[in-house]
Amino acid sequence: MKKQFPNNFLWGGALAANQVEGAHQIDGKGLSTSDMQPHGVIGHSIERNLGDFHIKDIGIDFYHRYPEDIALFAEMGFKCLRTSIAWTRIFPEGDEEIPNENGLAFYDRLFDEMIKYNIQPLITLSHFEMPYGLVKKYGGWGNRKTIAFFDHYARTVFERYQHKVKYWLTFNEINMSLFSCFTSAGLPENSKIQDIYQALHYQLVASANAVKACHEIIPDAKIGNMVAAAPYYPLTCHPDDILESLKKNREWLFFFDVQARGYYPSYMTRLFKEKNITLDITDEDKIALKETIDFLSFSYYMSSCATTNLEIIKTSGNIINPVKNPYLSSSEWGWQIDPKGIRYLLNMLYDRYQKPLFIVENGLGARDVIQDDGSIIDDYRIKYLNDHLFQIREAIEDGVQLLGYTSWGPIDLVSASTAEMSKRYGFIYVDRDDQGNGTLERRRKKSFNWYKAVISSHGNTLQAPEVENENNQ
Ligand code: P53
Repeated sequence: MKKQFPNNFLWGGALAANQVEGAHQIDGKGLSTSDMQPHGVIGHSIERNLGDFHIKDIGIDFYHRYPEDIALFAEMGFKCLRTSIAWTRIFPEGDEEIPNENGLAFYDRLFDEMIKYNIQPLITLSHFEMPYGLVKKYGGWGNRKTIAFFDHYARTVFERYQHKVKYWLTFNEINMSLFSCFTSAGLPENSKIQDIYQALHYQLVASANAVKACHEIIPDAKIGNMVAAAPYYPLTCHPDDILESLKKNREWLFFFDVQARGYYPSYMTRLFKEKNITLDITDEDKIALKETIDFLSFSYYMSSCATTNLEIIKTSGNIINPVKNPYLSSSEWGWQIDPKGIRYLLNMLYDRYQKPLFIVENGLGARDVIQDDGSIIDDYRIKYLNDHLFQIREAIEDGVQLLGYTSWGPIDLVSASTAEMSKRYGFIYVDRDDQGNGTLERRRKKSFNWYKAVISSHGNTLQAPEVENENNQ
């Protein structure tokens, strides 16, 4: 029997406004937290000085070049394109009553362009940014008032785009604020864990309110959440490591638990007690949280290992991936490559929630080299994506209900953690370097035609992984 992706599977790619659009102060846009972090989102909450270089000020100039880019996505056969609305284009300071019409009009043009090619927009309300005005005046998500500002923003865009956008996400990688709390939550870096969970609670309430508003305003739409899902394996079969992996997985599963089930899981009571955390959770909040998401969506780049053995060498690869798995290789940025991990993850989530899933980010950040003839032979990227999609198809065969797959950065963009152009994910190359030099010209890589063939064949062109390299080491 032939294994296939469903005919209505939403194949595509994923972007974020702050990593592609540029035009950071055009047509009335206000400054966002992302505009304040010239060096990336991890550990850099510095306030920006006038005249500082910031690669995202121009990004890949998607604000002006989107028709060309969407035409290229259509050429690859995309059924879906994930991007985000920059909240600061709609409400520049965050607390205005009247939205900025120029910002609203931009997304009308953008969504119309997608719809022209039958590409479904999948739209994130807040992707690693919020109005800096709300941070200065109210302390960002540290303040309960931000729930109301977000609600006004969400309702404004649901009303405006109700006939164009039928797939929505609330907060991108909501759990990342546990590691880097300025970008999405607007909290000072090194905030106390109590303050971070409080801000996250307000976001969870705001997310549930947005789900409710979306259901009211666009009854035929589906709305999901977004979690950075990096499953933890126990490093050894020592019972301490097993328990540690349970604990580490609950750090991110917590966000699915609340958003998919509608209440705080009981294990958090002990965690909050041990960390001396007392949260402001009202009865109204508890009622609000009951509005649950229609599908679960997440990014998947890597798996991690959990251990209580402090002697284990730490790799400096990634803030959420410190312990090395001896069976896996890593990307140049230290992200452990684990295609089978996505099959495990999909099964684990479907077993736990029995709701449709949507993979809204997955991909390999790598340096690309332009050959003398102008071509870019990105076989490493093809292998990474092939091996992951192969395992995703296995998971569908296992019975998992999967709505779609949007690979991260189908066109090269500015990386989030390190604000680099040279960490590339795209099927389409963009001529721009880390210093901002380059023509911004677009160019198809080898993976462009590869992905096109995967989509048009419903995955039939995928190859079985040649060697199980992770078992050879
Ligand atoms: P970059 C860390 C770990 C996993 C995913 O990341 C992460 C991060 C934070 O960067 O973020 C997501 O660009 C995020 C995207 C981001 C993408 O992963 O650092 O949702 O905005 O670009 C890849 O290589």
